[in-house]
Amino acid sequence: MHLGFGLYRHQLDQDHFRFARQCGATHLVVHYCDYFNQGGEENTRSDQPTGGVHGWGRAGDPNKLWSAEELTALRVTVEESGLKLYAIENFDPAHWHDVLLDGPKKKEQLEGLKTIIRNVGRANIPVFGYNFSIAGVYGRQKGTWARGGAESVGLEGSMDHTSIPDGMVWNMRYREPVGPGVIAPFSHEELWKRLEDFLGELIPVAEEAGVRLAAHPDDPPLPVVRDTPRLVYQPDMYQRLLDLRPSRSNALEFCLGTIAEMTEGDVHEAIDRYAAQNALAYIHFRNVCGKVPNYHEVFVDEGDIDMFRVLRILRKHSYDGVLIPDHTPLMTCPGSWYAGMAYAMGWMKAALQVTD
Ligand SMILES: [Mn+2]
Repeated sequence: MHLGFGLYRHQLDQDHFRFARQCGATHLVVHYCDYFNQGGEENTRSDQPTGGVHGWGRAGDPNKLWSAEELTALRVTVEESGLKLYAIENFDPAHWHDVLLDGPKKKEQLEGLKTIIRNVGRANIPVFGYNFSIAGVYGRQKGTWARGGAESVGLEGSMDHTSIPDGMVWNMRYREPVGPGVIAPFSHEELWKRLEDFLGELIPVAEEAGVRLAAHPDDPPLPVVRDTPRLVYQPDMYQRLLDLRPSRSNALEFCLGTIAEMTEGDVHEAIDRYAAQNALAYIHFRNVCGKVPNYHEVFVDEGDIDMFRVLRILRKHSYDGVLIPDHTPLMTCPGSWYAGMAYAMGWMKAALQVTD
């Protein structure tokens, strides 16, 4: 089991690599899509991406697929700083909006995604995390909900369900709207059909490339957000995803916080069940209080999840992947994000030692 650290695109520099190492990380997970590109109005670079109805930043260049050369250069730079590049987290909506929306460019974009996964394999990066979601991470509020009044995100009973405007998906804008339209309604079964198309095309390529695709659940885990269905919003739904295409390359980006927020099941039982299947590619190791629609993200050691029990379950199954903090509350000081992350990392490093 390895301690990793997640970095956003705008943090890919030597100072952040050093910070990760200083926190005890041996591995990095990199968000290569820039969520903060020409950012949405509430999406600041000093916190996890949030943003209101206008979403996060703008999607990238649809014609510029991530190349093996740039990914290799990133991996080499990361290695030169003493870390290993374990995973790329998330596609850019520019590269797969019509895969999610079943739009006219779907076929072409599936080919593009295959190219990206082949390039990730050629760059010797073993894991690619993704989140098959139309609305994406949306609708959470901010409040001083964590210990000592630390600012964090969560839900308090309700969400702004304003429909997704045309030209936006995965909470990012991929083009200007054409008219006032919104995404046409569709069913949960249709969403599963789209996932099946995606896995059917991508899993064979990922197998050949030696890459594990790893699915993140829907955050927040509600059945419907902004009039669009969600895919994995109960723990059992992960099993359906795995059973669609059994393969080492069809794996999970297991977000403890999101799973704990789900109304059914138990997060400890869920991790036991999926670890037993060797389905965990990596883990978002964070804690929460409550379940949808009433939950708060909190510090790693104050939530509903027994994090030591999670580690013992992972040890039992000889899990040898990576844990990253995902997000943490902001601490009251000039370096709020950094302090929150450093606190989580120090706690995790010690917890790994005592459960060894
Ligand atoms: Mn997560």
